[in-house]
Amino acid sequence: TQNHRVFFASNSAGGKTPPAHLRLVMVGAQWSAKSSAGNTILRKKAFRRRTGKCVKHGGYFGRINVAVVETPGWPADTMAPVWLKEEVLHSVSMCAPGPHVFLLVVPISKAFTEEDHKALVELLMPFGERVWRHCMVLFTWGDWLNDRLIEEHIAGEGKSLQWLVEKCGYRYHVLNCHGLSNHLLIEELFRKIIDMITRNKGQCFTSVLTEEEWNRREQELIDRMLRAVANEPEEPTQPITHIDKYILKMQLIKCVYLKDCKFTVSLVCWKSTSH
Ligand SMILES: Nc1nc2c(ncn2[C@@H]2O[C@H](COP(=O)(O)OP(=O)(O)OP(=O)(O)O)[C@@H](O)[C@H]2O)c(=O)[nH]1
Ligand SMILES: [Mg+2]
Repeated sequence: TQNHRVFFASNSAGGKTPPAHLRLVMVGAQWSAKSSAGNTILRKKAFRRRTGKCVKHGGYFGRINVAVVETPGWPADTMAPVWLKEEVLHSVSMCAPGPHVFLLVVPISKAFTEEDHKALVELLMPFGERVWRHCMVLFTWGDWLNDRLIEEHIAGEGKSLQWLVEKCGYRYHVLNCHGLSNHLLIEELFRKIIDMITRNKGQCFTSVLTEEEWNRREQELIDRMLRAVANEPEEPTQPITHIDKYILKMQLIKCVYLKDCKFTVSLVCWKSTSH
């Protein structure tokens, strides 16, 4: 269309070549307008009723092949259930090698509560800190802004939303899924997404642990072990996962190798109290 031609012309002029493929994952509460946003982005009625599973649809924005995955929403005022965490993890493998952007869908019509904040953090935590580089807040129900600026809405909302916007590096966009002037909003959204991908050096998010994330988890485990040894608890404070066990094994090998007897003994003590 004419709009797309203008979009590509202005992007080439700005030196940013649009990627050939774009993979987006939408995460948000139930009824936050994820499907509506997905349909607005793809400009077709692809997403329909809630399924309880991730749903993927594709389309084109000009020459860009766009894939959108909608994850199931969390119910209002509750913590994210385990099955939902697994579904969100699954969303990444549904758009291999990984999504370029996680669109965190927040409707303007409702408050973003402390519970929403906790649910979202719980869902994204398994991906590690670096996931936030790929996150953007997508405000839906844009018609509810009326004459206000989105910045006024953010300022007027509580700390949870402000925290989220800051955590996303102040990347946000407003969509009105019921409006008529959507092509401009969609074009602007793609511009922001391409800008974000450029900043991320074209890389998408992959869930393979980076060295940095591996070190962070290892350090966290060592701290937990040391605390456990210091307090000599009957039971470890948190259940030990298979990844913890693997890190522990690696740590033990490292300690023995370095002949750090004191630390090795501490670990063995901790291990013997953690069964
Ligand atoms: N006023 C207004 N209503 C909207 C907008 N976008 C979506 N809605 C309405 O919000 C409701 C929920 O939209 P959905 O897109 O189904 O939300 P969802 O997050 O996919 O919902 P679940 O998948 O069931 O969790 C529907 O009744 C939509 O018509 C918008 O921009 N403005
Ligand atoms: Mg939906």
